[in-house]
Amino acid sequence: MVPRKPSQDPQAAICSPKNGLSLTSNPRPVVPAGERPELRVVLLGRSGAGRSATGNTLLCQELFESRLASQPVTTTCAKGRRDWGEWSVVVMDTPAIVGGSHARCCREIARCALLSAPGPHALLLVTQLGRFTQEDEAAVQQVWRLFGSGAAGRTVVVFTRGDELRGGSLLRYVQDTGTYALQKLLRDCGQRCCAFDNRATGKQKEEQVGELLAIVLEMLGGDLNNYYRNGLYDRAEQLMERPDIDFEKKCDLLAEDVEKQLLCQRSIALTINKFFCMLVQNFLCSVFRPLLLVLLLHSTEKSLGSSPRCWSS
Ligand SMILES: Nc1nc2c(ncn2[C@@H]2O[C@H](COP(=O)(O)OP(=O)(O)OP(=O)(O)O)[C@@H](O)[C@H]2O)c(=O)[nH]1
Ligand SMILES: [Mg+2]
Repeated sequence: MVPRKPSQDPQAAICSPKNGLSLTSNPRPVVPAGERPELRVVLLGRSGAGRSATGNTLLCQELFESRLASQPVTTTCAKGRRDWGEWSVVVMDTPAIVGGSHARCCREIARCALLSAPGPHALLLVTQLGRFTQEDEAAVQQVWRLFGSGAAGRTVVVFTRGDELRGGSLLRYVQDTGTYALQKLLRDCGQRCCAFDNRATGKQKEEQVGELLAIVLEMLGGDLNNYYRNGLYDRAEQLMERPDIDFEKKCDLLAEDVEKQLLCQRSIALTINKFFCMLVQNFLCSVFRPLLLVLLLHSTEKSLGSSPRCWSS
């Protein structure tokens, strides 16, 4: 597939309701003169879904370790790059962001943000065709928590083991057999998805890469200055501009921010939870208290009314 040229009107692209970012999101161009513009994608998802294999297909080389294992194979973020059309495609492989230790997760998210600064163009949520498990659901929730509410507008769902579709329509398959959670995910992501057969070779392999990158470019309106950013990426970019701090130290510093963000979100969620519990409690009290009083009065009246009859007999 021939990659499409970026749009001539970057502002129009940024204004597009599809990408959901404001006009002021990325005010400055990011391509140094003479260099190919970068197209940065981050692979996310549960362990074993096929993130590393998808990364290797995208890069057209076996850069990331990918194998069947009972334990997660990828334990730290890694980055690869290839030229594709007029762009330099940067692929970030990540360890699973659910299931491991909290501190390690924060550190890897920090590393991922630093390696994909000033911001990724697309988040690729990798899941296995026909197996959207609770672990996948937890991974999706964690991605939204970490990357923020605008992240769904920058996500493409990649289904691995695409060979098992046997030529059928992916969307049809998902609509007919997908769980409610998977269908909701696709709705949230504007139905952006594609199937990947990571065992494919030659022309077929390159065709699916072309298909995925075309979806990404369409999502961006062809404008590579329209990458995703949030508070985490702002801080990552600031740190990357500090040559006096070594990379591992930057990871430590940013990991502290990630931890604070998660803690803050947890305490907000707890407060909202408490508030709703209180509302429900008050509502139940206001409904049931008068009802209880009426019942009590009614039974008192009944017992008073029946007593004389009892005596007269
Ligand atoms: N048949 C088939 N197997 C696949 C495909 N994609 C991935 N796999 C296999 O799925 C297994 C897990 O793939 P990985 O790429 O290691 O998965 P991961 O998400 O990176 O997993 P961890 O790094 O361990 O968390 C490997 O045995 C892959 O060969 C695919 O499209 N088709
Ligand atoms: Mg892996």
